[in-house]
Amino acid sequence: MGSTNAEKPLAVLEEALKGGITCFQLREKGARALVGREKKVFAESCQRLCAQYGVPFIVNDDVDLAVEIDADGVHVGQDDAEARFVRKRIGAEKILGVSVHSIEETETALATGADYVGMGPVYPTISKDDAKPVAGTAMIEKVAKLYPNLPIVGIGGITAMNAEPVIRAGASGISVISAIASSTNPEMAARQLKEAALQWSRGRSVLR
Ligand code: TZP
Ligand code: MG
Repeated sequence: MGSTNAEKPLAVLEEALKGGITCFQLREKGARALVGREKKVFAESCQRLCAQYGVPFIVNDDVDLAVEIDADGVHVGQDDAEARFVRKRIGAEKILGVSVHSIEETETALATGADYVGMGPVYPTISKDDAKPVAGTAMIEKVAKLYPNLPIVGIGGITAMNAEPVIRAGASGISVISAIASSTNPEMAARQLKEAALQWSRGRSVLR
């Protein structure tokens, strides 16, 4: 029997990179999540791989680790470290992403120096225990209209088959866990997701 994707995360990441992902976020969460030195070693392996493919490496919700290993950026949710403190800590040159669910949260994220916002869950997801209620694409549309230059990344249950409304609503990109990490062919899955995002952007700038 072959090993599962969960047993070979670096191989899955490399396949995703070959398939054309344009950004990678390390989100080490859950009961069996690595911590301490093991997490750092794993993070550095991911970082090296991303660097080989020229793809930004972002750390979710662990500013200390991001600073320690000189990651390209940090992503924080509303319950994590406050974005303005994170910006101070990582400096102006690094990428700062913030999860938002409303206009107010978007305004605050922008005022505190966010480079992009993550919005979701667009569709039902089984990948985040404490996910907020399913939001669809309505808020993405509102935020995209108000802030046409703000990169918005949709998240939550997104696949190549249901990416269209997310991009049409104004998202610049889609971010996924299962669609790639649970695929029997992560490289092809990544390629199909990218093609979907580019197809539905119709010439609008999306995250390449
Ligand atoms: N934030 C909102 S939904 C989600 C996160 C981190 C999980 C997305 O995972 P999947 O498997 O692509 O639904
Ligand atoms: Mg978080």
